Amino acid sequence: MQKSDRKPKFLKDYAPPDYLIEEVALDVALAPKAARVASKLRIRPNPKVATGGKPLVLDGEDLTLESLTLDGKALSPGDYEVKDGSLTIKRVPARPFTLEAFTTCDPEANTELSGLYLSRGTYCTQCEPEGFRRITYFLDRPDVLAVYTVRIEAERDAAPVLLSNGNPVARGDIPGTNRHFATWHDPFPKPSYLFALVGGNLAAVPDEFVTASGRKVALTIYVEPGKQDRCAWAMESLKRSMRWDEERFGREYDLDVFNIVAVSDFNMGAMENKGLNIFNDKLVLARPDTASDGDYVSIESVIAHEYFHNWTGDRVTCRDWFQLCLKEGLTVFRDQEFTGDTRSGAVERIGAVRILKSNQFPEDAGPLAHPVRPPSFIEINNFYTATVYEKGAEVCRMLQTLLGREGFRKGLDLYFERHDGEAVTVEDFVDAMADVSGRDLKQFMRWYTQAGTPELACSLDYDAHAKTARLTVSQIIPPTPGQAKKEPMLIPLKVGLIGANGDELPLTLADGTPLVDGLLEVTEREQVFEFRDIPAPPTPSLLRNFSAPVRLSTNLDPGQIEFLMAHDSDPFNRWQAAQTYATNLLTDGARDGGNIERVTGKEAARLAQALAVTSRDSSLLTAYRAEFLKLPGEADIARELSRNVDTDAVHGAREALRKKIGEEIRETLTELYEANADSGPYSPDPESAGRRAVRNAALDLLVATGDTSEIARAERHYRDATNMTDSIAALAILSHVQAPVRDKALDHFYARWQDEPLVLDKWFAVQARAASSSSVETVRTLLSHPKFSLKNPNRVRAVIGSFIHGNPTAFNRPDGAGYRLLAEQAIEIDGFNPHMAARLLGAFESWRILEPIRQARAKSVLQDLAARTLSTDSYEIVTKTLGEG
Ligand code: 0A1
Ligand code: ZN
Repeated sequence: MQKSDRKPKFLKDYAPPDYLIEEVALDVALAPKAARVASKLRIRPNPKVATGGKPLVLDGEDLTLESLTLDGKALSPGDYEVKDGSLTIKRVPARPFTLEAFTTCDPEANTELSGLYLSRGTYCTQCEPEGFRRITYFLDRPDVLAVYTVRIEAERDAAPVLLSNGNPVARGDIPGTNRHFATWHDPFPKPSYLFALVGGNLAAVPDEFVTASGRKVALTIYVEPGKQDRCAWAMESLKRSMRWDEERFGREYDLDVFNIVAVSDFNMGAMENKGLNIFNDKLVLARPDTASDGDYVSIESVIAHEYFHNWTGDRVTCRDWFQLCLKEGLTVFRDQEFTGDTRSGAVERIGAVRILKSNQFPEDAGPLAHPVRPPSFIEINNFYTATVYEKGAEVCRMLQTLLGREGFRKGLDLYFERHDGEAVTVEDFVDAMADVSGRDLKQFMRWYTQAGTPELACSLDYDAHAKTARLTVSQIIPPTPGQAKKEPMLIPLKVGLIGANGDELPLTLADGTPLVDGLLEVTEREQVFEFRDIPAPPTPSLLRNFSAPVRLSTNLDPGQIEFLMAHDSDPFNRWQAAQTYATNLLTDGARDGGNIERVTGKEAARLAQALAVTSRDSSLLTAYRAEFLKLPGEADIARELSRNVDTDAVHGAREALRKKIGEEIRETLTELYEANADSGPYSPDPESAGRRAVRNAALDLLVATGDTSEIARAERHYRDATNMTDSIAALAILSHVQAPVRDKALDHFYARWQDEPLVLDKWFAVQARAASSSSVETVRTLLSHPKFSLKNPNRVRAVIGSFIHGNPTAFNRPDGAGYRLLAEQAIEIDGFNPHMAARLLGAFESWRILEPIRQARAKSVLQDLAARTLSTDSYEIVTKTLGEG
């Protein structure tokens, strides 16, 4: 299974392909052990390259070649060479020709879940980034775009549903057999990574969408029979996404059909194959009793994300995998905007920044740091990262902030106009933005090429005599692997100045120009911005709406932060002020082994009171108020400490603050709990979900007091729950409690949901996340549970993923037991699914910020891993994490 070699590939070495493939006809006969693939490729020398007699080298992996013909003539073994990973045809004509290959592959043995594989009896494919070569020999690179016609045949009973990309053109029985076929044609040229095929016994949930120009599109979601009643939300989300992309970006859907298939075994969330999106069923299936509000939100945003790829990724695709952010960053940005427009902009922004800070900031600060557009990689599978996705989205957002919504829209229109049907680069995207705005975006390009989170230090000085306020801003971009020195970035910095009574002060620069929207552009290492006509000392609100992905430090005192918590008119910054206040207490409380007094004293009480005021304020959206009741997580605190981290001290400080807040504002929390009870049937709408969020966050803090009456309340909450949101929230809360109710609730949940894999995943996850001195042992027990399987990625994420990312005290146990557990499991998974194993091993990325004992333990486990025979995927992660790659 060892595929590519371990040598890095470099962006600077990009060369266009020697040959182009313009038409593909595939004939696939599905069978579990030997699926037969007949491919007919129309190939021509690339006119832009001096091909002159060069051999044709096709990619191919784990294929059995049965026969090969060129322009109808059979090739003999001397005419070509099959190696692990490639098929070389030594001599091909210098004009267009047709190559026909007949190969087989083994879907049942495909445990990597890349290429053609079986998921609970359903044939499905995953071709991004390099899976198509596991189906047939091909130029498996994104800059080779072809028109595909695909005929699939299979046993009628085993696979009554046969799907591929594009529009259906024919189907029928094969007389005299128990087999049937379906033919699909996709008129839009696409790279091989967007190819997909599905065959199985699936139930169809149909619907229809009429596009802005009046074209009818048949929509279908395919799921395991019996699950049809869990598709309504995904379907509504799809239709909303289609409408939104028309209204906000003028993008219409282009085929006659749009199909979504949900499968149970999938390495990632979902995949945007043209006209045939394949989804992890976790991101499709929802019913009030089986899915939580969080699941509903994820489903809506991933359905939107994959749909939006139709334009940003499919119609305009990437020239090479170094440009991955071109489609991913932009599409994440688009799905975030969709969620913000459909729900609440502020709540969406808070969620997006939480994810950015918890997933991307540590990546950017650790050994795996890479620019949004990496200059090199060993295994592209390892670059589906938070940096490419989430920081990539922030980069698009900054462009929108700089150009304005309208300017950005124009830029995107120009990008589509210029590049529809092409495979392009980040430069092409930024050029379109530069051309519509007339701006020079050269300095902005550094966001794509420089890794590391810029540190932005801001301090405001007020001159009472001159009535001016001077904002001094400096930026430092820390060194990252391979990049010691950095150039200053162009940083959009949104600011406001707030007067003593909470009023927003008009901003006028020293030269008299008014500052529109409070948007400053920081371009130098150090810069001063002066505001005039400021009558009294103001409080600055900095980096409003998180206008750039930077770490901000300010000279604000606790009183000013408290003031912003109450008065900032920027909803993001108002929430951020509360987080900053809490984070400062928590980092002080966790520093150097822990200082519990810091989080149980007067300032903690002030924080609690401020949270009570905001969470009761009925002029604010309920979902927004709920965000205030969620304290920074343990990983957030560790990240802010940034060195000598003792994860037990972090846990201790956070628990103590939760208890303090629970005790301090118990009455308010009780009131919130009671006032926000659900009445009537479940509805996933933002207001109802917001009420449940406030209620569950209040319950969590009440139980943190340790009071038995509150634990009894949680038990009632579990018992009375009429939907999964409340049920799983109560179970999670009870899972941290050392009392018999904990096991009672867990047993009850298991008895009820043991045959529902997605719900059972929640049962596994809750236990893997519960912090206790015996968590590692608990996780070991879960790993040997009869319902556990290392082969199912969702179950692996539920147990191992939840443990390594959601239980930092246990994962970082000072004796190294957590690290050893991860290493053992990853080694086993690496033997059959390297992509999955490498992703799990990413959990070691922050080992260098730990205190010396834990560091030593982590290092020794990493060294042990490095000494083993690993897949290329895991090898890259382990060696880079150790700093020896
Ligand atoms: N393009 C998909 C993500 C994805 C990437 C790789 C996969 O398999 C290895 C699967 C999906 C997206 O952004 O949604
Ligand atoms: Zn994507």
